[in-house]
Amino acid sequence: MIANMNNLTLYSFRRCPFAIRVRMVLHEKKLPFKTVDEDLKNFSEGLLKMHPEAKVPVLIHNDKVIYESAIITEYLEEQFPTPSLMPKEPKARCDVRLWTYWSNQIFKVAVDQVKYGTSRFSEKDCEGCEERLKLCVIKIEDQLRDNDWLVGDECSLADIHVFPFVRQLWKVSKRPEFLEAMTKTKSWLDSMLNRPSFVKAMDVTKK
Ligand SMILES: N[C@@H](CCC(=O)N[C@@H](CS)C(=O)NCC(=O)O)C(=O)O
Repeated sequence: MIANMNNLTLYSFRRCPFAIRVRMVLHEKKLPFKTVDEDLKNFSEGLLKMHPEAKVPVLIHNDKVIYESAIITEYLEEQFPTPSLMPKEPKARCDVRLWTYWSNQIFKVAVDQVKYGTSRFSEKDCEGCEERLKLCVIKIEDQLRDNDWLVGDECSLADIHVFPFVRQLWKVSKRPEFLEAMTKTKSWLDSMLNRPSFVKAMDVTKK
């Protein structure tokens, strides 16, 4: 019997936007993997040993431990380049990384401030957060005005990295009214929600 050279195990949490990124990439690349579902309030000993900040996702590929969702997804892209989720051209690759950086540092924070308000953030941090969030969605809307995807002609890591936060935003209980006008973003969101990789990524026991 030929040994399985690609033993992949993902420490995950179903609703975690960062873990969703990684599960989508694994499914886009049709890579079989084992999932360890973590309890965010009571991480397993295994996870605590592997992640210095105790967070999901963590991926183990054979004997390599990798954490930080965007590092995991780029690792998967390099190890398993087909189908490709990164453009070839350096400027476009740079754009993918800039969307990733922006979604981690700016967009996610704006979504969380509107979603959780003063239950998680100070009054000062929350001041003007809806306006900041609106500017973020306008950035996405502008990009999608003449393009189907955030970078290039195909779905890339940029879309997969940004999408889980857009999904969260559309699920916010008091959804900001300005979203009604963001029709391009909504169509893109719908196409991401219908992507087989996302459907499969969520097709695990609901928690
Ligand atoms: N920057 C990390 C963020 C991961 C993250 O914040 N995961 C959350 C769940 S969505 C977590 O594990 N939180 C546990 C904690 O902070 O105690 C990544 O991209 O992987």
